[in-house]
Amino acid sequence: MIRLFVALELPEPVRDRLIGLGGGVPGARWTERENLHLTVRFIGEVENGVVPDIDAALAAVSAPGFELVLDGVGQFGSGAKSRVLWAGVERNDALVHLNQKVESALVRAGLPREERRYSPHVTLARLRSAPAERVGRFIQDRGLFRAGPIPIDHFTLFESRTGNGGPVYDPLKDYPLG
Ligand code: 2AM
Repeated sequence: MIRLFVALELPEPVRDRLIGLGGGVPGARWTERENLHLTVRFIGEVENGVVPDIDAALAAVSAPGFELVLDGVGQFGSGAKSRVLWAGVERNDALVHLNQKVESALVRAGLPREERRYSPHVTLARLRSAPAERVGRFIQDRGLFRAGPIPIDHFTLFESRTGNGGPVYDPLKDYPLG
């Protein structure tokens, strides 16, 4: 089995800025610089034999390139375990269009449909036991964060592995947009 997701890579200077946002929240586990990305579509565990079908489906996706603007920070969830601190994405119809193209290509390739609504974000940290008050202050202090416009000319199929020090995301293949 192999664990996959489709995502946009972020340029080094943007990742630097996202890393620069970090700190000040006790109990937060920050995303490693090389792991910062914007998921287009989570795939999950599939049989290795299905990967060529997924590759063919993604290679057949035709969608225009676009520009991305990161905008603000926020959090998902309120339970102690599931909380995620993220950087948001300014409303972007081309990104939603790409998500829909990838979704229908993967469903045609035989994968189950994604039932959850697409909610574009860059995960900055997993919060675990972080005190709500400190998280709230972090979000307030960085509310004006913006990065971009970031030109996006491809999307990427990633493998997610569990390393000793946390997840490792390996880019397997790029697919051009435009
Ligand atoms: P997250 O950072 O908000 O958890 C690799 O795991 C990527 O796929 C992450 O960006 C993750 O988003 C996203 N993803 C979406 N749905 C997921 C799921 N059910 N399990 C794990 N990751 C998921």
